[in-house]
Amino acid sequence: MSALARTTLAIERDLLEKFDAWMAKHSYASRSEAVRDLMRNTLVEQEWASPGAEVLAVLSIVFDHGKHTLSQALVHIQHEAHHCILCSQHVHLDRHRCAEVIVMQGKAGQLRRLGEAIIATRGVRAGKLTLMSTSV
Ligand code: NI
Repeated sequence: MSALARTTLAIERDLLEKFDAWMAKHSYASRSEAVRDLMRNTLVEQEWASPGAEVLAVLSIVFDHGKHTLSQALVHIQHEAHHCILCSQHVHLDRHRCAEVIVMQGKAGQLRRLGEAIIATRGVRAGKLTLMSTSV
């Protein structure tokens, strides 16, 4: 972590009150930490807007274990993209449903397409691609 720099911000009183309420709701103990996280999130979003940027992503899916061709399809997609899959964790939720968390690293455009392809696979009930960064 680099050294901290101090700065002063001029903010409308009502905006600051709303921000403090947001902070409290999200368990932040200090304005500095809350502002730093918002700044980092903005920079991560900017990174993801560049398709060639090297980024990190976490894909979470819930799918129906009963459709055996689906499990094969999901494994096939991941083998085809093995160079950007760092690891995956499978959880048997109940007799019928499975959850999987897949951690990926690679080019932003490629990871977005891969995540969308997995989520759009028939039988995947829900999916969320969380965009992260290795550089913030
Ligand atoms: Ni399972």
